[in-house]
Amino acid sequence: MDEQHHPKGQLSLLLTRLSRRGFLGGLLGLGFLGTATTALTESRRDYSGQGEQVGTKSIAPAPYPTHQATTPETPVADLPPPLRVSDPMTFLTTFDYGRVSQLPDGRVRREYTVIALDQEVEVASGVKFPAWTFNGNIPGPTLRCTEGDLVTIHFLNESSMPHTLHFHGFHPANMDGVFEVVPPGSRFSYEFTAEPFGLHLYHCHVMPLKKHIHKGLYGTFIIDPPQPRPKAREMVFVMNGFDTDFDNENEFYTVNGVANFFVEHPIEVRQDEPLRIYLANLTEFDLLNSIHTHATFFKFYRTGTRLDQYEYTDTVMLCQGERGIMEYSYKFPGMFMFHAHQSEFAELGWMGFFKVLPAEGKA
Ligand SMILES: [Cu+2]
Repeated sequence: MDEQHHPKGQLSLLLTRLSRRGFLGGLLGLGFLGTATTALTESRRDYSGQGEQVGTKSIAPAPYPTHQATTPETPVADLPPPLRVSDPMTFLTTFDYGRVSQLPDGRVRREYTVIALDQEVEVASGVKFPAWTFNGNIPGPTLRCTEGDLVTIHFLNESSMPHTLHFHGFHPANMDGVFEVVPPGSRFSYEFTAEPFGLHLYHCHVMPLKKHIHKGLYGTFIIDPPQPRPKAREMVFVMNGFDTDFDNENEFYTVNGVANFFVEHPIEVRQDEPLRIYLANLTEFDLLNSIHTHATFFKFYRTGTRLDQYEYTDTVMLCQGERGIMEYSYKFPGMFMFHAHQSEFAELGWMGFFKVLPAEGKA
């Protein structure tokens, strides 16, 4: 066994590479951050395929120096515009399908741009949190593709700290987003074939992981099955928490980033309308999170990787990193609560309402 393949040899090699990268990244970052500007521009680009999205913005990336990337590297000016959402309601139904092209073999290629940014975000009414974000929001954009697509995620680190993108799913070791740390002011393009279908995650994987996650560096990654799921009104719920006084405990719990947002802004749906919720738990510090829906039951497809196996329930709990797909409809019109079934989480912000309007033609 040569030194590189011996576990201890690999570790020392890795540490050497990491410290070199850190040093180089620091140099690059120092020279670069002074000139990095993130211009926000209004965009009416439709990522959902279901009509125009209002409230989305794109970020014009700064001219990045080349540090690490797959070859051939796409010039920054030619990258697809990164999707940015401005509030939890817009986040709920905004999917980034990427820039689509066709490969010579007929397969679909999708390209996305994700930018790490240091940014203050509002996590509850009047409460600001000094976050690290993907594309300026917590959670990061919901990236979406179909099983078998070749996906390329262009990651630009405009934050002051080293970060990575670690995707759940199959991919080669050098696309795992663990060892290839991306220093401030650098970029890396992750590329792999999307599989298996289901609801997956991406998040930063730099140590200390607890900090990089709770600061906000995560999002969901939907791989649709080759045969699309039945038509439904689709939404994304990312359960999370915020430690606003940095004592390793959460002061607020939310779905999609702002405590009690969906209490103040109930989600309007129709009686009998088929609903599909992509539910993920990215809560740091607490072992579990949960969801309970009032006055209805849902089919719960754990991880979304099987179409023929589900649980029929009104309450599920998920460990950090677990996720699943809920399918259901409301039998009666009215205001119906949904919330964590841990009362403490619900009282600290993880609560909301569906406003169920009568079905068309019903009073
Ligand atoms: Cu990070």
